[in-house]
Amino acid sequence: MEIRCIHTGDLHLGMEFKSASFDKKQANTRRLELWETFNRIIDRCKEIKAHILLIAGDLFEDEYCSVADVKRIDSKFREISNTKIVISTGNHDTLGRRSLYRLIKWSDNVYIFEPNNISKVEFNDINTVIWGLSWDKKLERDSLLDNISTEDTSRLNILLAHGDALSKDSEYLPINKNALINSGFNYVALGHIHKPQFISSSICYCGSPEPLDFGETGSHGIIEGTISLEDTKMSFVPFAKREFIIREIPINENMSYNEIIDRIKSIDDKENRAINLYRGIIKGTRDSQINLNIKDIKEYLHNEFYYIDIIDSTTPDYDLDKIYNENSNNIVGLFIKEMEKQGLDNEIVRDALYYGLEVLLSEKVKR
Ligand SMILES: [Mn+2]
Repeated sequence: MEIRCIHTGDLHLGMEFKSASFDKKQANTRRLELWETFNRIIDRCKEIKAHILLIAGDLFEDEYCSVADVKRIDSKFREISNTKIVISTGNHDTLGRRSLYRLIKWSDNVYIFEPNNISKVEFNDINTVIWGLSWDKKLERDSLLDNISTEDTSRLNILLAHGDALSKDSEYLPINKNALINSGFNYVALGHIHKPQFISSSICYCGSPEPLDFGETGSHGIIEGTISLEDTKMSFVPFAKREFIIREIPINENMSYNEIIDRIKSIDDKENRAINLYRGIIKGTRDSQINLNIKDIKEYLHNEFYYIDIIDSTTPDYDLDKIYNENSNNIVGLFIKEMEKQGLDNEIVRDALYYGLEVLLSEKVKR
């Protein structure tokens, strides 16, 4: 028997994007896009007639969700009654006594693991045993999965969990990678790390299907494929509506203001700029007489990008010798000498010098 399977998790439905640099409208649009992508995942299960949908925790944000939201999730699950939906909850959708999970009657095709101890659910019609556990707290320092191994190897064994297999002293259910590799599971579906990645050909983090901030660059999606006793063929499928993209924008002191603006526009083609979320970091030396007002630039590029965030990391092209000679007997000259003493090879000292000079010289002009 070969089963068709979709593995997802870390959807964070309900997230409000308050901390991101989005404005109110964009934050709300992004919140709704998470729901949209959840719906598309359910549609994908229909399309490929998935036998199982594995959800590896952080399906929703319990802080921002209501019973209505959980009802809404359940109603989508009811649309795929032929797919078995198995959930191990995570640290954002914990399964404590007062959890939202416990407030509704879930569709018959939904199975949710209880917290703290590993248990298993057996599906005889597809010769499959799924093992897992949920969270009921926000931190979990115990390595609850370390001694786990399969029992009956004539059946498909799948492990589903939310935890950290990448850092040893994690406070988010530390998982010993090597123990897992030798544990005999046909597939291990993990959640918690938002960057999709395979730890081995049959152990995988699905990642967040819709990336949540600039810490989650690169392609995001779901894990899809087939699992049989002979072979596991699960692979990453891009599924995100938008990507977070960070680009460095190199400039030099010979560039005019408009050339810099054009350079920012050129970080991607028009089609991509209309979809993705960009952060441009302007780097290099700029003509000290050019003023890069980030707010104005963002406003100006408003129609060129769906979203752009700009960081100015440039340094002005001050002629230090000339400025010193003109100011050797005042605070500007004194400041340059003092910073030179601290060593201009040090990037922090150099930046401090430039920032200081910018302020001091502009004060001088005012006077
Ligand atoms: Mn998460």
